[in-house]
Amino acid sequence: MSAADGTIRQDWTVDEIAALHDLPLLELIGRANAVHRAHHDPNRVRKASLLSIKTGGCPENCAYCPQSAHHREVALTKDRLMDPAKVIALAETARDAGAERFCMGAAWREVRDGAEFDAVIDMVRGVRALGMEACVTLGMLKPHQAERLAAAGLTAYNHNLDTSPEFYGRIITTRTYQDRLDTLALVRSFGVDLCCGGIIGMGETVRDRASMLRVLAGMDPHPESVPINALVPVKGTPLADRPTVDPLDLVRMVATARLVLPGSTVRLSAGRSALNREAQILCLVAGANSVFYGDKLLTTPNAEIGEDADLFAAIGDRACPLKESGAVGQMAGASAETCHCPH
Ligand code: SAM
Ligand code: DTB
Ligand code: SF4
Repeated sequence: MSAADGTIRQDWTVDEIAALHDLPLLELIGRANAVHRAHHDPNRVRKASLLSIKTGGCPENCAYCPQSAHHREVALTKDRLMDPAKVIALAETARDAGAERFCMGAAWREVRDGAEFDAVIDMVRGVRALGMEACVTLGMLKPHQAERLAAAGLTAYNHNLDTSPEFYGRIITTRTYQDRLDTLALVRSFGVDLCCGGIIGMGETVRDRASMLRVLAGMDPHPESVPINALVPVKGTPLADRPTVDPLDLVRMVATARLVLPGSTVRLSAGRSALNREAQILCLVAGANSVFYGDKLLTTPNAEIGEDADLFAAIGDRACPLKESGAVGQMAGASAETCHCPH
């Protein structure tokens, strides 16, 4: 096996990545932590807040997703696109609670030109004007749409590969892996950062996990951020009965991602609310350096903000945006008195 010494490489093989994944756990975590410390501040956890700006009724058939119109048994209230002023107000609240990035998700297969896309452009501009990073996930794009998003100041576009090319057809049949890769290349061509990762716990093998990481690590440059989601099994979706992911499998996936994507922000994403504080800390030791922050993901609950305040206090999180933004005291469960970070 070649060394995973923190060199940025595009030529990883699936065998090499699978071998890293299957190292003895403590060896894997130790190596990943060394690479993590060489490339990132180990005491800093980036915080991104999520908002579903248009919920449900999506024509795609992603087996994991509660927002797919194909899964009629899911108990979900569909919502039209939100008003930009409301979105920007929620972004401001998230900023004041400590979020650095605001991620807006729409349950669309692709963007259509018109009033709704114009409104999304206004949202991006508004979020940037708050001094936050702005990310959107809107499905497939055409070149002129990517260009407009870039011109509005979009920081990053989230578009996940979700799983390996080999397993993809078991999860989604209404689009191809190549469709995803094409949109990613398009976004990148306009200078917007990529946020691109996947989900574990959908019935894929370890080799599938390694294969997805190989695709991500083959990109030049690597995606700037890589969300690692553990499946949130939602009643009414085809994956509702999947067993919950073993937290140590998530640790292994995070550590392997860190080894093959040394410079990327690895985000511990969906599924975090099922982890206790110590399992989350193990993921942070293994190389995760970002979380979704706020009580809700898109449609499902996230780790609670009060519990996160405890987590950040316990680790002495370096970037206490509460203090940086001058917003200490405005967030439930955190105040100048209860915030124990060193700043
Ligand atoms: N429609 C857009 C798209 O597919 O790119 C954006 C929204 S989609 C909800 C964003 C990502 O959320 C998916 O690619 C998937 O990785 C993740 N996701 C959705 N449902 C999930 C679930 N139940 N558990 C874990 N991750 C999930
Ligand atoms: C990502 O990788 N995970 C986030 C974000 N990117 C858009 C979404 C997770 C969604 C979990 C299921 C839900 O809340 O609907
Ligand atoms: Fe639609 Fe995205 Fe959900 Fe797939 S993951 S059904 S594209 S909202």
